[in-house]
Amino acid sequence: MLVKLHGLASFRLGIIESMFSVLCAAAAMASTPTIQAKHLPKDERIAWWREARFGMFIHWGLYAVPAGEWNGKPVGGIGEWIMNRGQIKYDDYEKLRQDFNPYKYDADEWVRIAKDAGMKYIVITSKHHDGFALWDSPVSDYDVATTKYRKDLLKPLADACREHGIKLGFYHSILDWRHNDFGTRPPWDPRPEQGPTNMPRYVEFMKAQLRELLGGDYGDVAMVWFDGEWDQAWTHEMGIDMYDFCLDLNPSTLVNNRVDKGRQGMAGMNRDGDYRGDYGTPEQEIPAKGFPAGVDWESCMTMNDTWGFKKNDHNWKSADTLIENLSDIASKGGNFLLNVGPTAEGLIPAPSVARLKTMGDWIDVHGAAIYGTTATPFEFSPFKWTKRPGKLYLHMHDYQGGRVEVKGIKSRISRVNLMSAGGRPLSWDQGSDTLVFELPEEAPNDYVTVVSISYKGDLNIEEPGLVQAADGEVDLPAIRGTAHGGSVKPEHDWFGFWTGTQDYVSWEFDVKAPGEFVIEAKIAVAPGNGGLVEFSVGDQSVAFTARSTGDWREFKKVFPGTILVERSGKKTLTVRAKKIDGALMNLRRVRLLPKA
Ligand code: H79
Repeated sequence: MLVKLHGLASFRLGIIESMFSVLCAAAAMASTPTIQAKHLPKDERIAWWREARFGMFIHWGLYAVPAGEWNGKPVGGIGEWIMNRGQIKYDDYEKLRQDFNPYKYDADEWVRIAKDAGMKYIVITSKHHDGFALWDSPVSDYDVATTKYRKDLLKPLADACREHGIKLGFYHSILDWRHNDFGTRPPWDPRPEQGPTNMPRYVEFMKAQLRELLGGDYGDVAMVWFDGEWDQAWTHEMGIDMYDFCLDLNPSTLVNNRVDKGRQGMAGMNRDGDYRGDYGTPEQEIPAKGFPAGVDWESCMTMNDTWGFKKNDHNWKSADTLIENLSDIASKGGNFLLNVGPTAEGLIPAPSVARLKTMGDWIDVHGAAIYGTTATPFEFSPFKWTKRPGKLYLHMHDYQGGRVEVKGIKSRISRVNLMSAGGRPLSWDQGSDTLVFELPEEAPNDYVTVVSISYKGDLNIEEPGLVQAADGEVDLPAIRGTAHGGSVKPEHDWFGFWTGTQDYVSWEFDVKAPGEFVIEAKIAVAPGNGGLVEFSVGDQSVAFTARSTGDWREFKKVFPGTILVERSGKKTLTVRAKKIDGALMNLRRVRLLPKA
């Protein structure tokens, strides 16, 4: 291994960086521009990314050769982690280079596949945790130049991306299971004979490689997507320094939040505090709700259960699910980075190509409801929505023909059209509070159906409060209630984490037909938990004991009792903890059913 240290250059940068790092106290993922005179403001750097919405992740490396098997036996877990999961020593793993020969690799074809799918950017693993580099790296001999194939894999991709107008970024692992200097050694291969680790020297090595990647040969690198930052060898200070270093190399690049130590688990967003990174990175999940406007995030996800190719992973998500994910993520204001794991021959697996083709066909028709849109303006709508000035897009995930009612649009509507079926206009009517339109009985297209609603002037949404239905029933779902106290809070569509005896939840609603009501609640309680609960409206209350339903996700209807609501008008229902064993309950909804 060659380690060329760029001593002088980094010394000079070191002084400038330490001057600036004092100034750079800015919320990394909010839209507030960072106070970094020498770098382009984040809003400028990230503008294209906020429009793009959809990108391709490519996990490719030596792990594509074993493809999930070692010595003829399957190794569990994600394919690119085989070195770890299979406890494979470097001396054995590195021999995979002899068999790494992606002679079918056609970068132009890959970029076409991404582009035809409607993707606007590509992020490829320049180096994953195994330490192997996909380009001919002058500071390392653990790279593609030492494989059977020998040729740089990133350059043709960079060229094809430039030709097709697709942005290219690099996934670059901080964690390195192979480098002798990395601050922690793989426990299955501690290599004491190599002497002590040397993290400062490893950081110099990382910087040297990043200089090669961002320094010119690969054009204007769109982002550096760090990962493996959780390792204890990586510190917050190193994160700050690395973020600044990348922007020094390319003032217009983006850097994800995994450069720093702020990420909270797979949910991917930063905890409170001053952490570097231009966007959050939920992994294999879509946040239940979005985030406030100005928070940038990107959900990365696999199509089967692995990132790096595994020959026996056939657990593919359907095209339907993938299109719904894209629509769901857009409706919450995020980007979708969807993974492919090419084979060691250099092919994107056929099931991936087929799904991407289907997504592309859908996006050809529905792109305006995705690209450059912002998150739903509704809090309680049963539909997914995106918007842009003058347009609201209603995304229907479970198609139901016939009459559709949308409550709360105050802006004056001018047109209602399907996006599919040639943009067929729908018959519609707008009342003071409700828009009604008529959908064809048969779904007009496969997968998500989108209705485009045009309005005049500014967008004005006022979602109606909770009111008693015509049949007298009052429906109070958790998503429309408020949590009070310290512990209890919303989780998916219920209240959970309810451990504080002072804690309660409440709903405000309007009653037109007073009387006696049967209380119905939907709760889930795991064995060994539960407690005493009080339901009240005004000065009337009912006591109830919450007992195990079998599991925290096993929701059951319970009927705590009846309650009298004497007068019409604004009411508040509270559900209060009185006594708790462990945690009280998950509460999904309360209904008041008029007593016959
Ligand atoms: O490159 C792909 C995976 O190989 C890599 N990230 C995607 C994009 C990945 N590495 N690890 N994992 C996925 C799962 C690791 C999770 C954990 Fe953790 C790391 C558990 C504890 C440390 C992340 C950080 C969750 C909690 C802290």
